[in-house]
Amino acid sequence: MKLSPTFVALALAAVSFANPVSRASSGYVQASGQAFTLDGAAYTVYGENSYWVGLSGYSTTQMNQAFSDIATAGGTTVRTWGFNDVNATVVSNYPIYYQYFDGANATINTGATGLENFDNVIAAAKANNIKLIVTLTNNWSDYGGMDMYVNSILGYGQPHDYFYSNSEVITAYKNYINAFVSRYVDEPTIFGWELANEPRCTGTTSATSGTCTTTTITTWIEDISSYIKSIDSNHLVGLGDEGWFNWTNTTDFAYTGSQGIDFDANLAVSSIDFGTFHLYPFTWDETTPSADVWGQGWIENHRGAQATYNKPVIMEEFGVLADQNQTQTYKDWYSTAITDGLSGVLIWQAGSNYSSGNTPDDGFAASVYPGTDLYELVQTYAAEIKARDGTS
Ligand SMILES: *[C@@H]1O[C@H](CO)[C@@H](O)[C@H](O)[C@H]1NC(C)=O
Ligand SMILES: *[C@@H]1O[C@H](CO)[C@@H](O)[C@H](O)[C@H]1NC(C)=O
Ligand SMILES: *[C@@H]1O[C@H](CO)[C@@H](O)[C@H](O)[C@H]1NC(C)=O
Ligand SMILES: *[C@@H]1O[C@H](CO)[C@@H](O)[C@H](O)[C@H]1NC(C)=O
Ligand SMILES: *[C@@H]1O[C@H](CO)[C@@H](O)[C@H](O)[C@H]1NC(C)=O
Ligand SMILES: *[C@@H]1O[C@H](CO)[C@@H](O)[C@H](O)[C@H]1NC(C)=O
Ligand SMILES: CC(=O)N[C@H]1CO[C@H](CO)[C@@H](O)[C@@H]1O
Repeated sequence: MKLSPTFVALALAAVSFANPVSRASSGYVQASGQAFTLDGAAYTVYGENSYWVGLSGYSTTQMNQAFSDIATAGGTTVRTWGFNDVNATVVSNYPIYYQYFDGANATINTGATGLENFDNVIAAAKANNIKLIVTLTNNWSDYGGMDMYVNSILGYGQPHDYFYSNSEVITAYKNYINAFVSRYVDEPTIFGWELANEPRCTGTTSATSGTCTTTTITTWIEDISSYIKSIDSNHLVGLGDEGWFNWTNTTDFAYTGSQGIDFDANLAVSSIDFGTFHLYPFTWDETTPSADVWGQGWIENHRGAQATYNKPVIMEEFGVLADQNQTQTYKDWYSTAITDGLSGVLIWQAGSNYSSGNTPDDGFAASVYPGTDLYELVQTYAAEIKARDGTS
């Protein structure tokens, strides 16, 4: 269906004036203090990222295999992309896309190459007893994301951070959220929504206004997260960020708010239900005294914020390469997270061996392909965290 601006305005008005519908809370994961629960029992958040499962044109059989491989490794929860924003130039590069920009005019693709395909992702996850964390846009230019909104609506080369402050761009993003989230309000396979993958003041290009601070993004988080809550009271909402702190007692890059993220301020936002952080010490040049040890401190400090704000926090992406002491580092990070009581852990990234070839590996970390030592390691810590939570 093609949405005219008038139709969208009327639809949004209808949403905001409707009485909130009272919904049964059964079947939806909830946050309770620092833990997650499902129907009154503990729910363990453990699993993998699979950005590719819905975006590669895979068959429903292949999607089912992807989730089955994750479930066999002990996964309960998978993080995936709920976006691919295209325009006339790039649309032919993708078998699946959810939003099409014709200049500033954005149309949601609800057909077989669009949201009907995401319906299939949900069905495959459900068949394997997996819940989905769905991220709704990207800081980076992969699959469109923030720069596709800014460039299409405001013109090419405009600052990346106008995504957080320009009212036309914010309205366009809310229109997308409304179409996507409304479709799945009553779907218990959705664990929760994330506002963006790795939001920062800067994106893939260097275009920036120079005025973006942590306050810019925290204000945007308040607006967008409460907007999601206004259309969907069933599901949790998180940010999807790398977890940068804005502390004053250290000069370590990850703790100085320099990317526009203040983990403490963002976790304090009332419409944010859980915190998220990532861990890539080599990409971030954080290798003192070693990537492994620096990462343990990163985990412990987020665990500290989890206690301070009494909300669950998930390490939802992490990775080092096979030749970077991977096995020891992963053992140390999983152990630290589980022993210290971090609420949840998801590795980057899932992998499956299809007869047509292996699933994508973007080179940020080794994929967790079945039949590998890494797959067994993921399985081992699944048992540990479930024993910790009493959910085995
Ligand atoms: C579509 O987006 C790409 C990537 O940002 C850009 O290079 C291209 O100029 C855009 N095309 C149109 C028609 O806007
Ligand atoms: C937006 O695009 C849709 C679908 O192509 C079209 O029907 C509509 O007329 C366009 N609206 C404007 C304002 O250009
Ligand atoms: C970090 O927080 C302080 C307020 O405590 C604020 O003044 C400063 O702008 C923030 N840093 C950045 C880079 O946004
Ligand atoms: C630095 O500041 C943060 C935030 O206030 C605090 O949690 C942490 O304990 C402090 N670290 C040191 C070494 O004082
Ligand atoms: C791996 O660990 C060893 C021993 O701690 C260390 O000397 C080496 O630098 C590490 N390698 C990498 C790539 O971090
Ligand atoms: C899947 O692919 C990986 C990477 O090539 C390989 O190491 C592994 O043995 C494969 N697993 C199976 C079950 O074929
Ligand atoms: C700065 C940075 O890390 N950018 C990367 C973000 O992730 C995408 C992959 O999804 C990379 O292509 C970017 O280089």
